[in-house]
Amino acid sequence: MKVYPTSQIRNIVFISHGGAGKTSLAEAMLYNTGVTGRLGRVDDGNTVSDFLPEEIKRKISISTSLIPCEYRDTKINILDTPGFADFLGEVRGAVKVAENALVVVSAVAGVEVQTEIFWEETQNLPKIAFINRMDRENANFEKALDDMHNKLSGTIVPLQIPIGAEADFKGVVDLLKMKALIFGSDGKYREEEIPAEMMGDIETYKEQLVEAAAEGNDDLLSKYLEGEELSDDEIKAGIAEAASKGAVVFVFCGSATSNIGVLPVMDFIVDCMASPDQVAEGKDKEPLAALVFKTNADPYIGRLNFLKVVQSKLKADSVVYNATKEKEEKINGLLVMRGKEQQAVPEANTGDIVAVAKLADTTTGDILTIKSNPQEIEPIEFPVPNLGTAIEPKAKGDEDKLGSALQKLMEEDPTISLEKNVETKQTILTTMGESHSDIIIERLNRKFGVEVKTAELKIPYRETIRGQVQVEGKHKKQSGGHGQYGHVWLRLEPSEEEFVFGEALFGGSVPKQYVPAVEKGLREALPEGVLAGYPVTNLKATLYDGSYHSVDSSEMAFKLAAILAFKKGVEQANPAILEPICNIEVEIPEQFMGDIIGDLNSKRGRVLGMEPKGKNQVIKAQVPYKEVLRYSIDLKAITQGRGKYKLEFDHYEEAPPKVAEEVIAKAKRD
Ligand SMILES: Nc1nc2c(ncn2[C@@H]2O[C@H](COP(=O)(O)OP(=O)(O)OP(=O)(O)O)[C@@H](O)[C@H]2O)c(=O)[nH]1
Ligand SMILES: [Mg+2]
Repeated sequence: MKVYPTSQIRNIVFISHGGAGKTSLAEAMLYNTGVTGRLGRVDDGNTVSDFLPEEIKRKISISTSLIPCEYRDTKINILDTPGFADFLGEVRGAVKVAENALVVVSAVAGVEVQTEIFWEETQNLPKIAFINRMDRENANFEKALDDMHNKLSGTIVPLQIPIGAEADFKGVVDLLKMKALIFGSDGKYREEEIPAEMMGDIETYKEQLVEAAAEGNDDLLSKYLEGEELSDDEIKAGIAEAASKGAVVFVFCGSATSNIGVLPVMDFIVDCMASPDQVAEGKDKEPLAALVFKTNADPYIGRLNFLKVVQSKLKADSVVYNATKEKEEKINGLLVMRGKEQQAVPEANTGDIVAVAKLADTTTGDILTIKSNPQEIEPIEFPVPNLGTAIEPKAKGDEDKLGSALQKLMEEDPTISLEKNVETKQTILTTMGESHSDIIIERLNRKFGVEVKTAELKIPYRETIRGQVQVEGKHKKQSGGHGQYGHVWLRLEPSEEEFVFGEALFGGSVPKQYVPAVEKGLREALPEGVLAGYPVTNLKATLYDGSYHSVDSSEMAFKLAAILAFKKGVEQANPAILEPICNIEVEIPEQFMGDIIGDLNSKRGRVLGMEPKGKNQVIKAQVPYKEVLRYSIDLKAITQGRGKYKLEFDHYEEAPPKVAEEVIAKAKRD
């Protein structure tokens, strides 16, 4: 593939709800440019874009694929993203490096929820829309268009409208050319006269189009408003300007899998969508600035970084400076990637998207620049995952292997995190959702040969006492010569502090030298409570009496006496189970307020307040951790994925009897 100048590059991210047809549309474009000899199909698992085994198995996209097409001397860098909410991170990375977006809408299902969400994500990008699946049963262009007007922001105006639908779908009317485009099975079309019975509708659509074209620039607009007729060339120029500025979203339609209506979209991308130099401030500017937006970790090939040259150009065989990691990196080769295929290129111009293999320290989000004048690029904001799953290797001894495999996977996916909980001893993998977890676990096995089993998250309960007791502990042993003797009286009582030790001895009943041993014994006993074996907290112990033996007493004997007193005392002091309580902040569109508050109440939550944030509402509440372990799933279900939340441990509280009983019963069972 040749090196394209900036003006001949179009970066376009495909977004939509899962299954609308992004990957199929990308495949049709590859076929139309002769890259593939036949049209690949998602259902047959032979598309260029969905090449990962996890994608082929599920027939969905999981990872963003870079699909460059060369068309009319222009390089169209398609970024085919996943439509499923769990993979929002992949979408964010791709949106960051694209100047344009193409939104696929199903003519059958209309605007689905992820499409609405991604539409908001791409608010700043010029967009076009493709109403797809026109060949399917129940396809309805007008309904889908209405749905877009109702659910999506901005000025949305059709440029093409379908001729027929479902099995009779043949082609489209192009409102600019004022011709019917009838498609053959090769994706090409011939122009015909518009069927007479469509002319009524066409007039109305055409008027809307001319009005939209006038939005392109002020001259056209004033001309239009003064009632003057715009020439075809003026309309065309107005459309291009309105589209590349993002003032109007023009709508196309067709069928990706039948390759109908695809070629005109490609022409529009070349003629009317923004090239990087129309948008980027980086045009003609030095020095190098490039953003890594995606990383693939392969156990054999090594690391592959995808990056966009934001400023200046990037050359193969050069040394760059990773400003994020503060390390120099040697670029050995630049690769143009297409799905899993790669081709070497000598350089990449401003705006182009390429890949680099085998960099030592570079990962997603890093900025490559030069050391003497490092540049800054606004970072990609990846979503924060919050579904935790406890994992461990199936085979004992695979712990290290699992650890290093996860480290590699975290390099390629910034939306997973890993934590070892010191209290529960569990390794917790946090992901964007259940499917995401499943895929990570599958990938650990496929790429790194580590089989993993999952477990429920353990909750770090605590134990405490509610009453005050005075308790005796005596450790006395007479075994032959030297005996052991330690004897203490302790007062145990609740405390605000985690643990307080005090001493109120009088008269030398326990010699001073043994007091530290008593405290040590108590500290050793604290981690294992008497009810269910959880750490004991919020307790004050005061050593106020005891006795000793001039020969047999020792530090060890007093330590053991203290432990005995502690166990007995805690049991007598009305012990209780404490459960962790979290602060939760749930951000949702207004219409879900009632449902969310109802759900939080049913989870024993206490709503503390709410406040507006943009179009959304933020509900602040406190809720037991136990009830929100899998809140991300509940929230997704209630809001169809339109909500997000933050969770943070706040404090411990006495668990209600039912919960305490469960915890104690479970501890006895295990
Ligand atoms: N009949 C018909 N089926 C289509 C059309 N476009 C896509 N499909 C089918 O719809 C399903 C989903 O298509 P994809 O191209 O994988 O959709 P996607 O938007 O990439 O989906 P995700 O990757 O999951 O977000 C596949 O079974 C396709 O064969 C179309 O125009 N007509
Ligand atoms: Mg796809």
